[in-house]
Amino acid sequence: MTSTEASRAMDAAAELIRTLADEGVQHLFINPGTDTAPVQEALAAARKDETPSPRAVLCTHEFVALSAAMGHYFASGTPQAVMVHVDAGTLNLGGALHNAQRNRVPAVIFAGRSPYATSPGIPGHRDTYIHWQQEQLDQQAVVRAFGKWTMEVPRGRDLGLIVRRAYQVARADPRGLAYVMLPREALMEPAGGGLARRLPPPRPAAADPAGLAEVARYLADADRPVIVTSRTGARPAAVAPLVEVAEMLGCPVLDHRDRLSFPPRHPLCAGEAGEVLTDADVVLILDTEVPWIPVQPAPPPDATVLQIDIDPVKASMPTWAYPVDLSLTADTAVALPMLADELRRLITPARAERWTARREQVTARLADLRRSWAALARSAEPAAAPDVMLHALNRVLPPDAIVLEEAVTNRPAVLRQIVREPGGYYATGSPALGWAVAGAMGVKLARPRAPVIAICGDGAFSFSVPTAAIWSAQRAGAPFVAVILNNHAYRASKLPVQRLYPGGAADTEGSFPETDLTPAPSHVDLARAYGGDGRVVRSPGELPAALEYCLGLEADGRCGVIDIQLPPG
Ligand SMILES: Cc1ncc(C[n+]2csc(CCOP(=O)(O)OP(=O)(O)O)c2C)c(N)n1
Ligand SMILES: [Mg+2]
Repeated sequence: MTSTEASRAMDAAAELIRTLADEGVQHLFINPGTDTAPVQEALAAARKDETPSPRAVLCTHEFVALSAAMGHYFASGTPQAVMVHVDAGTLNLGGALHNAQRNRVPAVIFAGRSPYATSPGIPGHRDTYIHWQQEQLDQQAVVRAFGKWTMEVPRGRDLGLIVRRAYQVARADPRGLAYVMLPREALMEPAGGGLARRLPPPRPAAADPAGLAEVARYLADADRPVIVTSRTGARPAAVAPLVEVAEMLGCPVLDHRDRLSFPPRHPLCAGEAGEVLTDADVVLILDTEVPWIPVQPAPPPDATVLQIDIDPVKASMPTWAYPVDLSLTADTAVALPMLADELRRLITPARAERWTARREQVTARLADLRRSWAALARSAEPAAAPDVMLHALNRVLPPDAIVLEEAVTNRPAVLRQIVREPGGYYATGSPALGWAVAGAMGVKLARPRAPVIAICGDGAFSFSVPTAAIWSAQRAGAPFVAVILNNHAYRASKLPVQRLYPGGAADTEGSFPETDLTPAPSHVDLARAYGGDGRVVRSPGELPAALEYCLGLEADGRCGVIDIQLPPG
């Protein structure tokens, strides 16, 4: 058969597989149903014929599938594909839709749709009672609030173009989810005849030059500038120019660290210490969804607030109303080197002297802060136990380990004690909880040689559907280590009761309804039941051996759980 004949003979499902491969999609995170038969057949044919196809990864829960696609994108920068079963599988994506939306993850989700036809003459027609039950008036509505774009493939011949378009829309800034519904008959119809043309997304946006020059002037003449970031490290290459800008100006950098955006032990890194904002006269916000919380340390009302962000207005957050004076739409990986150039042009002897003097002052102020973090790591106070444990963990983490973080109320301790390089740390900042453990497989698939460590609360661990996360990861040869900061509680759900009702019934009785997670489950036994194993850790001295054991499991293709016992939350 000639290649033209082969492509003419291709059905739409085969074209889907070929198109995904051609888009550079490496993994199809899939949970199959009656609707996916043509895709399963196409995958089998591609394996048999050794034609290009993404690797299918079975995920036994859809939350895990989308979380893994998200983790993969964080680590690889390339959009992946997810395939779920009709309305039911779409609903099971659950909170992962929210996490992917808030992190602008350009994945494409494919979902079956009940067949339309009942006639036996039409391939793929309805043949089970469930095909009536699973038909919804508006299946796409489930994802519409969270995705950028939804579409149904009406006929096989249209599939190629629609898939190309889905990836183009998903990858265009600001990025996001696309959702494509695939009726079974359409998948079994002939394809369009040859792969549809690629539709490349636009190149990253550069900042308006006049606006950038203005930002540079504000910063150059500021007395107490502060930079706030959270996701600049999503493009690790953007970190070096950010460091350069901060060093030139002698300016503290607050890193909320959804990705690691500023080296945590750099003398100008303020971690999450919002106090540096309270006397700022110029604040530059970079790639940050929540730069500060108004009732906590915040800039004075007369501070000049500047912003560079790929999505500065954040229309999907209805009341995002930070007092920004000058805002630029740009990819900071493009804009920051240009900002550094602008600042260099503005150097005068007087400015250089001021910037240098400030660098020394700020460095001294932040050194005190860092000493307080180190003191916490040595403290015997029960409240410091998370810092002590995390400090001990940080000492034994392999240099190339990648951390996924979902530590909830222990997040500040993670930020103080866990030190990674750009590209070695991911959080979502948007916890529909469960992402870290569910997403770890995706990171491991993207970076197979790096140990992958998910640090999470005991509540977050349960939300991850750990049975599916562990089993699916091991089956895919992408194991990880979960480190559970186990305070036997939903502490985050207890603290607001205490804060909002001091002296109230819950507070005086010391009883916070439905926040304690006792009797405690055995997380290690759970991992064991699914082929993994682990260790319970009660003191920091036990951590090195526990980590070594779990990294050994990981090297053997098994997941490890380290269940760190903390004082009750
Ligand atoms: C899917 C989902 N359900 C519920 C919540 C509400 N919630 C926020 S934090 C939290 C408790 C988390 O407990 P844990 O992971 O143990 O962390 P801790 O609060 O103890 O530090 C809950 C239930 C959520 N964020 N996401
Ligand atoms: Mg907890």
